Amino acid sequence: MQLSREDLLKAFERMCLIREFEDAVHEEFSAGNIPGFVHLYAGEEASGVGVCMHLDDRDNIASTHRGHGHCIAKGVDVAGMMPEIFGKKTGLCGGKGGSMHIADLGKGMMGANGIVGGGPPLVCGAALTAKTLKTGGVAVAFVGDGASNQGTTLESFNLARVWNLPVIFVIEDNGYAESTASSWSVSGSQTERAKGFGMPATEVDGHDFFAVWEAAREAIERARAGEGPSLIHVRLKRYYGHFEGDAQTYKGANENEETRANKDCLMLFRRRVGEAGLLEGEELDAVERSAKQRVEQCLLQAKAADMPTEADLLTDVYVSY
Ligand SMILES: Cc1ncc(C[n+]2csc(CCOP(=O)(O)OP(=O)(O)O)c2C)c(N)n1
Repeated sequence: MQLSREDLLKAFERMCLIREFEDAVHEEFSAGNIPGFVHLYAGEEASGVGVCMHLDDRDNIASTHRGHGHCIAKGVDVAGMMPEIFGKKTGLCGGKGGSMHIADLGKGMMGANGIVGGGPPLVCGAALTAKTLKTGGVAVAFVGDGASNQGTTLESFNLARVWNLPVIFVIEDNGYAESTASSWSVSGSQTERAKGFGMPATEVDGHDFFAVWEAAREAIERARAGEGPSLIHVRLKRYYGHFEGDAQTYKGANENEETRANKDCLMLFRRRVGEAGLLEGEELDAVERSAKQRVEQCLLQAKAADMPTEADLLTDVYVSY
């Protein structure tokens, strides 16, 4: 399978939308306009988009506390996400969840998750449903390097393997779990660990959209063909702190600047499609501009939206199913 011109434009558009969204949230949080806590995904765009380009509405993903990028990559509308982060009534979850609980089940986005390692068991459930009902769907768990050491994640590897579930575990190793370096907490590659569970696994450069896309294609095809779970170890860097406000004293001098200058996923994407003569620079500029405008528009709407009222407090507390 090849990426068409439309696919390339869509991938770039989603990556730009994530970058613009995260940069805007960074600014707004610094200005004190956003309540609560936010963790940003800027720098990691090629991972979420490289994987989600293969997914459709039959497929489910579970995210992490760093969830905005996964939502956008899966097609969740930024017009509902921004007010959610601002705690407004028009947000996707009525402003009651905020950054770490954005969910859109209609899009197969099972939720960002404040519980580190909370996503893998959820996707095992979604994958079991897909397998039982024969929907052809797969389920993807995005997992941080820190979360990869949680019992919930390791038990999910076990379960997915034993039940031969259509699951893909995408370990996004951005170098740190809060301030603990993954080179210290995860010895070697996650591919070695996957071997212990009898799962096929591969390691990719997470700044390279095409490398992620290709690894995800193989793993997702395998899952759809009934050949069980796989693991992808994605190595990348995040541009902002663990959370907004983090002084990042644990990072090397100029680490962020060097990554931005040499490994930025948008820059690498532009270079690759330019060299191959697949897309023109002006086309990509236009995509970037329109992503910026879209985010600006959402920001204005989110700021102008109402807060939930007292009467909203007791709605959505119980769900019938
Ligand atoms: C069960 C649980 N333990 C601890 C925490 C506190 N905590 C929040 S984020 C985080 C680090 C997660 O690191 P990683 O999984 O590598 O994701 P990253 O932040 O690097 O994207 C920790 C320990 C939590 N939210 N949930």
